[in-house]
Amino acid sequence: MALERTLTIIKPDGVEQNVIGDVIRAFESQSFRIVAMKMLHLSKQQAEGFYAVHRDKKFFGSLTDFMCSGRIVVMALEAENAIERLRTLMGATNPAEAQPGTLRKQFATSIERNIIHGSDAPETAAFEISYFFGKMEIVG
Ligand code: IDP
Ligand code: MG
Repeated sequence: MALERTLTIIKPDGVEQNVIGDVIRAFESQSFRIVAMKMLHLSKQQAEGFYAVHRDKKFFGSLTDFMCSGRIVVMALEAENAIERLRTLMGATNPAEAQPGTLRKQFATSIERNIIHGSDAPETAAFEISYFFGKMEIVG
C-alpha cells in the first residue's frame, strides 16, 4: 500500500447542517492526516472548472448551482490507500444505496445533496488538490 493524498470537500449541504465537526472527527478517527484545509464559497465558474469531467452529464447545471450555493470546506488528506479508504467512508453516491455507518448514509439527503466529495483516482486527486491548494498551503 502506498501513502496517498486525496481531495475532499464538505459540500454546501454539509456545512449548512453543521456536520463539519462530525466529518473531521470521522477522518481523524480513521487516521487520515489533514495536510491542507480551507473554507471557500465557489463561483459558478469555479464549480464548473472543478467538475469539468461531468460537463456533458444532464445533472451538470444543477450540480454546479448546488456547489456554489453556499460555503464549502476543502481538505487534502494523506493516508495509506487514502483514495479508496475515503470513498469507503463516504459511501455510495446515492445515499439510498450507501452502507450503514458511511457519511452519506448518515447525512446525505439526495443523490445530489450528498454532503461530501472524494477523489476517485490518483490522477484526479492530483488535479483536484492542485485546483484548490498551492504548494505553500500543503503542510506535508
Ligand atoms: P461521486 O461524488 O460519488 O464521485 P460522481 O458520479 O462523480 O459521484 O458525481 C459527482 C456529483 O454529482 C455527486 O457527488 C452528486 O453530488 C452529483 N450527482 C451524481 N449523479 C447525479 C444524478 O444522477 N443526479 C443529480 N446529481 C448527481
Ligand atoms: Mg466523482
